[in-house]
Amino acid sequence: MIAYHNNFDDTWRPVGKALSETLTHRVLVTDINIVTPSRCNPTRPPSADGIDLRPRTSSISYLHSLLANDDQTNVILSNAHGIPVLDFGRFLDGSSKQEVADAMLSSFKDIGFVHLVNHGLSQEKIDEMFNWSKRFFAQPMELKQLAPHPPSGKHHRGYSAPGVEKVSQHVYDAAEVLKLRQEAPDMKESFECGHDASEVMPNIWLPDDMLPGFKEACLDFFWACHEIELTILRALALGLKLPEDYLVKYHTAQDNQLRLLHYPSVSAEQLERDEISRINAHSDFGSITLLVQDDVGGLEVEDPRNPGQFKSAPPVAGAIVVNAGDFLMRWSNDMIRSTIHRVRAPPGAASNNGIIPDRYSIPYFCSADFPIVVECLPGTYSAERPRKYEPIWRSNMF
Ligand SMILES: O=C(O)CCC(=O)C(=O)O
Repeated sequence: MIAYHNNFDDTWRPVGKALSETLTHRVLVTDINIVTPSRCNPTRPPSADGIDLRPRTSSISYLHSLLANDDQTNVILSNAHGIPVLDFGRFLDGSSKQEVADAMLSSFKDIGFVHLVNHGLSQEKIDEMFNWSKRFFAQPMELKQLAPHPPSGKHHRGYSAPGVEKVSQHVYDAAEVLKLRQEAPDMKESFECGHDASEVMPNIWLPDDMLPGFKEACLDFFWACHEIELTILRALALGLKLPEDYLVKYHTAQDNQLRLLHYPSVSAEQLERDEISRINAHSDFGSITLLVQDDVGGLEVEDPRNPGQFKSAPPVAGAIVVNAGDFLMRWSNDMIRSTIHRVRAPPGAASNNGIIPDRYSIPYFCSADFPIVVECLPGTYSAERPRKYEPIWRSNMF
C-alpha cells in the first residue's frame, strides 16, 4: 500500500483517498510524506556481498503530477516543513516554465532551499549511485585509504575517514578547527570526485583493480547531475528575468564536486549532547548544491527569520533538495539566500533504542567558472537597492 501522512489528524491514508481529498481540500497535501514502495515491497534481495541494496527512496513523481492536475498553474505541490516542493517537470516539458522559474526564485529568496520533484534525474540512477556508495563504504578501511583525501582542506578529492574532516562555518584557523574536531568529531566518512579532466583538482581514485565499476559509476552520476544543474540554472535565470542561458554561460568549466557521504550509526545521546556531530552548521560555497538522500533524515535548515533556530527538513520521497550557496548569494546582491544547514539526529531517533541508523546522502556542489569577474547580476540592484559588492575576480572570492 502506498499511503500519505495526514498531519492534521496524524493518520496514514491510502493514496487514492489522498487524491480524492486533494481535489476538494488541497490543504491536506501539505507536508506530504509517502511510504516508499521499497519499504512496502521489500522484494529486492541483498547483493552477493551481503549489503542491503534495496532503495530507501523511490520516485513518487507520478503522484505529485496527479496531485497537480486539478490546477495547471499550481507548480508548488506542497510545503515540506517550510520548504516548497516544486514540480520541475513543468519547467522541463515547457508547460509552465515561467511559473516554475518564479516559484524557484521566490523559494531561494525566502529560505534558500527548494525540493524538486520530476527533476529529470532518474530514480534508477540515484538508487544505483547509492548502491555503489554503500559498496564503497563497506570496504575495509585499508582499501578505502588507497584513495586518500589529501590533508589539505582545499583539494576536495578522495576518501576521508570518520572523524578526519570537521565542517565549520567561517573558521579558517587550523588550531581552532583542530580544537573543534577534538571537542566533537564529525562522525561521517566521504568520497569526493570531480570530472576526470579537471586540472584544477585532479581526481583520486582507488587502484584500477579495486572495486571495478565504482569510478565509472561516479563519473556517470557526476555528468547526470551536471545536466540537472544546467536546467536548474536556466530556470533560475528565467526567474531573474534574464535570458535563459545567462547563468549557464558562467558554468562552462564543470568544476563541480560529487560527494558520497556515509554517516555511520551512532548513539542518539552522544549526538544530542554534542559529544559527536554528523555535520555542523555551515553554508555552501558555490552557486547551487543538489542533494539526494536516503529516508533516514536529520537534515536541518536555519530559519532565516530566527537566526540560530533550525527546522527539520525531512526527506521528500522522489525529490532532490536544491540550495543556493554563498557565491550565488553574493552574485545576486544578497537577493538569494545561502542558508546555513546541518545534519543532526532525525526527529524521534531516541525512541529507536537510542541508536541512530546509518545515513547515506550525496551532495553535488556546483561552481561557476574561475576566470570571470563577478558583478551583481542585472536586475538585482537599483537606486532603492544599491549594489552591496564591487566587481571581483571569481578566483579572489572566498
Ligand atoms: O548529508 C547531508 O544531507 C548534507 C551534507 C552537507 O550539507 C554537505 O556535505 O555540505
